Amino acid sequence: MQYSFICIAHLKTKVLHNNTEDQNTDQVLLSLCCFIAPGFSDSMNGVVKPRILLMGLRRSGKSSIQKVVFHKMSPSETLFLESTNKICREDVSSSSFVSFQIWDFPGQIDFFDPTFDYEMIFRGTGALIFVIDSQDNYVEALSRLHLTVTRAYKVNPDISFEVFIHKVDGLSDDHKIEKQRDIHKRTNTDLTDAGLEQIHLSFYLTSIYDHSIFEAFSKVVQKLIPQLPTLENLLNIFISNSGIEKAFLFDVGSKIYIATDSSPVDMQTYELCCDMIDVVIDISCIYGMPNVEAGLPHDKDSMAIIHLNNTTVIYLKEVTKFLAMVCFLRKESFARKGLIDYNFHCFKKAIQEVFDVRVKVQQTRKLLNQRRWSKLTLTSGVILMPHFLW
Ligand SMILES: Nc1nc2c(ncn2[C@@H]2O[C@H](COP(=O)(O)OP(=O)(O)O)[C@@H](O)[C@H]2O)c(=O)[nH]1
Ligand SMILES: [Mg+2]
Repeated sequence: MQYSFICIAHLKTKVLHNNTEDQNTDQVLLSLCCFIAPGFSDSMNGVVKPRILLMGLRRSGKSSIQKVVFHKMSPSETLFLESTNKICREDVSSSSFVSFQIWDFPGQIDFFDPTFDYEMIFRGTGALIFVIDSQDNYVEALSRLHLTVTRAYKVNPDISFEVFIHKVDGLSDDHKIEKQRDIHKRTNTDLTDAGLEQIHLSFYLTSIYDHSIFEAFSKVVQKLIPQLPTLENLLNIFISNSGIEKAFLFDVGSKIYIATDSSPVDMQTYELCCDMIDVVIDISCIYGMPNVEAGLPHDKDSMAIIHLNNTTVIYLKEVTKFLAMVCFLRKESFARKGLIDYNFHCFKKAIQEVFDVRVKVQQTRKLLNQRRWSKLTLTSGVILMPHFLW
């Protein structure tokens, strides 16, 4: 598919706002906030959000990634970021639909420092992103990666290990592939030599100067969503019954896509989705209602339609105020918009059912934990730290 944003011949963007509360949709929102896999439990409060750790050598680009993806910082502003000298934790759930914690680490973490409790940190980790500066000599980074991965794996073998070969904007396509192959080979050889060939690392070529960083982050986050196959299935059913070619579910705030149907994703389509979200947010900021809830310029009723001059239509519809569906379809199929909207309504209901189950399971677990907790404190007369299993 050859798209380019310049080729938009006819831009018909309609952003609707409605401040009336819809109980059903809010329920969906509540359940969607529990999308991400449970991390681990703390003693009293039940589930703690799963962690995504950003690690790597100094100046590899960790803080820039976090600022660009979650704070809408422009890439050039990252030039002025100060170096991080302590672990920075950030809760992503408050500002967006995706719910997890990001921990940005300072460059050099000393695993032998007694004040650094790495076992506790790795135990609650869902994904470990190791950032390598591809424009620099990466020999030291690779030995650090090996040390980090082997330590983390021993504490928690369920962590997904993600390697961002970062700052690839300065490299030619051939050079990028060559670097990825070389890094892949060296890390796997190191792991095999250590007898840990069962550790699986995923590699991504990333840069904050294009959409590659959002795409890579999307894939990392998707691995932490246990309902991903169900979501994919629902999207497959939705597109095949509506004459749609491709559909994405986006977290609007971060432009991370939570799920898509099972047809392959091409970078240009993904970039168009991101541009469309930017258009909707920008237009909403200019013309949206001033008294919007949660400080967002768009809401659950926002929608937008863009006609490209190659007979493709991009249709964006908000599922909740944080989550939007972006669909690609032919002009002929868009003639049956009524059918698409009806199917979308069914899709929304199905998602709600999936997450209602999850919320119920979580509530039952929380209740059981509370009972266990009160039993423990009653029988011993002193406060013990219960060890909950999830
Ligand atoms: N060319 C390029 N520079 C980047 C990229 N990401 C980050 N940087 C630059 O790398 C430098 C170090 O970034 P910083 O986020 O502070 O690194 P950290 O120490 O790992 O947190 C900054 O000057 C950023 O502008 C990228 O994708 N491409
Ligand atoms: Mg930093």
